[in-house]
Amino acid sequence: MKSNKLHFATRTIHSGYDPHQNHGALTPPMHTSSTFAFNSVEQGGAAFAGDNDHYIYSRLGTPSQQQLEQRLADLEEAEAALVTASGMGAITSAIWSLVEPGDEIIADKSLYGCTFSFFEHGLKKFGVAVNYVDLSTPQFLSEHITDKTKLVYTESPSNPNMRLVDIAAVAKITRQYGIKFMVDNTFCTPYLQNPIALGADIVVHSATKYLGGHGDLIAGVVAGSAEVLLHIRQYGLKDMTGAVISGHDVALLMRGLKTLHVRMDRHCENAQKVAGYLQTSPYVKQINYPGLANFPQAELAKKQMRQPGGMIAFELNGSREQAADFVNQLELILCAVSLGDTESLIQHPASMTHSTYTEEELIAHLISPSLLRLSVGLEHVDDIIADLDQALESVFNGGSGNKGLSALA
Ligand code: 4LM
Repeated sequence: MKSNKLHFATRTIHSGYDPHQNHGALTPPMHTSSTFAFNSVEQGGAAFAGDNDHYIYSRLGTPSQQQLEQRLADLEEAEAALVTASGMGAITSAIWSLVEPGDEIIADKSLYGCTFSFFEHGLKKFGVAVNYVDLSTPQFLSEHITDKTKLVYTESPSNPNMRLVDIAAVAKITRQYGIKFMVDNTFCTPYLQNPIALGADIVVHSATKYLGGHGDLIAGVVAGSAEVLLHIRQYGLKDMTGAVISGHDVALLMRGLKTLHVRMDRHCENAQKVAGYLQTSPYVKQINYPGLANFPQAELAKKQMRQPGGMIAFELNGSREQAADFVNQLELILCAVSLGDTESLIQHPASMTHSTYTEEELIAHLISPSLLRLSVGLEHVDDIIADLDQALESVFNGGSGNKGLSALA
């Protein structure tokens, strides 16, 4: 049976792994060996020359890593994929492989804090210029492209403010100019959005988030054409970053992926209800959630995302101190960075994930300093809403909200 004829839910569970090739083991074996023995110098030499497919050393891949990569490539509708030790390992391994001093990158204005920091403190130091452009209006992209532009880079939705970029529209322009287009698909996962099918060349992920899904691993993914992925594996990962995933994390990520579709459905369902609740609150000034009818890019969300996702960005009708007080009053929802876990997590980007931006840079990059970011978890949605409600009432109304959550203590 051809894998791409199967539904997504089936592919998250079966793609890339056949128990009958593995002693019938339902769960893929975990390979933790750092090196692989050759039966002769000739066999080893041929492996290094690429003339056979013998495994060599785990910095270059292992059998279980390869199974995971096949599954991820299939889910992302890519020819090939590579898993790495972290999302930053994926982004840096891919970009270091593709650029040279003198090149230019065009990046969307709003990016995860460490991606921005890599661009500012890594790439720029080595002579690669980064031009931040508002890619939510792709019709102006051409004006910024020069003969030095090598890559266009975006997240969609962006971290933390949930701005969307029309992936198909940007891809149409980058194709015309022969420039590579890389999309960080962390917030959506391939269950909600396939950037390569929309025309992008390369997809990156923090697999630490929804792909793993349980807050127990750090990992990343790069997906794209076999040719580009071979180059990234052989140079970016092997020699430049060495950001190699451990065998234990390969096994955890493989397990997490098996429930991706089920978890994402519930994350989206819960987030839609939580966004609906926040919208009715007099204490909430603004909500950015792609599933709300008044979301400025609601049409684009419907066009390129299968569901609106589990992330909500919002601002309170109050001071920054009141926003901090609100987070501190939450009893069930944890104040933590990261996202896509079973637990609901909230954080203040300006002082946490995006503290790599100065206050001026936050404004220039369209990130409000008083924004809060909520990763809606898989708890019962009524409990999540009750927690938000009691914390809002506590801050703005002297604490007359739902106190039933004290049963958690
Ligand atoms: C966070 N994010 O936002 P690793 N790309 C995106 C991300 O959100 C992240 C990474 C890459 C958060 C981490 C603390 C869109 C991370 C980097 O953390 O290196 O796996 O991924 O809370």
